[in-house]
Amino acid sequence: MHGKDHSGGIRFHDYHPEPADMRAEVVRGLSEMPKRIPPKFFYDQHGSRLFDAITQLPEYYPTRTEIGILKDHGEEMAERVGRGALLVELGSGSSLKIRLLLEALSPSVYMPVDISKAHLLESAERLARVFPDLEIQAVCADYTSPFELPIDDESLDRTAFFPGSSVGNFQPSEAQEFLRRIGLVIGPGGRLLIGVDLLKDTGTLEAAYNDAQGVTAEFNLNLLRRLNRELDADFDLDAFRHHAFFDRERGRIEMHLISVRDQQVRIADRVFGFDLGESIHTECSYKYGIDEFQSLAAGAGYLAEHVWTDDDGLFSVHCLRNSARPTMTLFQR
Ligand code: AVI
Repeated sequence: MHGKDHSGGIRFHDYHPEPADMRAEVVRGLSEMPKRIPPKFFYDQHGSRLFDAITQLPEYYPTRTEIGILKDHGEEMAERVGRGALLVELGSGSSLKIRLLLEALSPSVYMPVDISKAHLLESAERLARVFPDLEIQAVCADYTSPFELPIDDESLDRTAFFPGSSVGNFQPSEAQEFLRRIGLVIGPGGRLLIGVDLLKDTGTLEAAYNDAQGVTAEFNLNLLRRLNRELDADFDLDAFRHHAFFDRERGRIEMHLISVRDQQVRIADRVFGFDLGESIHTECSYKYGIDEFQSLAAGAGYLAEHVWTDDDGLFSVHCLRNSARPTMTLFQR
C-alpha cells in the first residue's frame, strides 16, 4: 500500500530562511509605546544555552512535566495517531522529548523543521546515531512562515509535534493562524500533538519566571547583550532589571526589562530615551484552560480528540485532528 521504502539516514533540505531583520524590528519595537522587543531574539547561542538551563530549574515545571506526560502516555498517543506515519517536528527542540515520541510512534519518516541549520543538523545527527534505521528528512525553514514540506510519499499519514508550550509565546489570534498553517502542512485528517501550559495559581506561575538562581533574569537581560554585540548598541546591563508577572485577566505571563534610571541608549545611529521605571516588554507566555485551548484550535479547523495531563494538572498535551477541508483546486474534474 505504501508508495516507498523508507530506510535510515539523513536528507537535508535547505529552504534558506530569510534571516530576520533584527535591526529594523528592534528599532520599530523600541519606537512603540510601550516599548517592546520580539521574544524570538532571545535565542542567540548564549540565550539558547540559558533557555536549556531554565528547563532544568526546580521552579520551571513545564519541561519535566511534559516529559512525564510523554513517558506515561506515549503508547496511547501512538494508538491515537498511528505508527509508521510521517512525523513533523516544528522546531527541533528537546532531544529527550523527541526520543520518547520516536520510540512510541515508530514513524516511517521523521521531519524536523528548524530555522537554525547548525542546531537542526546537530540534533538530526544525534538522533540518527540512536535510531539508525529511521529516515530523517531535516528541513531548514522558518516554520512560523508558510512553507511546503518536501514530501515524496503522499501515502503516509501525517502527524505534527509542537511541544514546550511554544504556542503560548504567540498572541492567541496569531496562535490560531499558526495552527491553521500547520493544518495545511499535515493535510485533512492529519494529527497535531501539541504541548500547552495550563492556567494555575499565580504563585507557581510567577516562580517559574522568577527563579531563585536568576537564570530567567539572565536570559531576559541577555537580549540587551545581544543587541550590544550584533547591533552596535550601548545598553548598560546594570541599568535594567528583569520583571515577570502573571496577568490573570489576559491569562499570560509578561516579561519586561525595567529601566532603573533615566537614561539614553544608542543603537547604531538611533538614540532611545528611557524614563526611570519604563519597561521594554520582551515576552508574553499565554497559559490556557483545556476547553479554552480546544476552542482556539477548533477555530483553526481542528477537532479535539484527546488531552493528556499530569496528575497535578500543570501541563497538557493535546491530540488534535485537522478537520479542515482540503484547499480547493482551481481545475477539478
Ligand atoms: C519557549 N517558551 C515556551 C518559554 C516560555 O515559558 O514561555 C520561554 C521562556 N521564557 C522565560 N522562561 C521560559
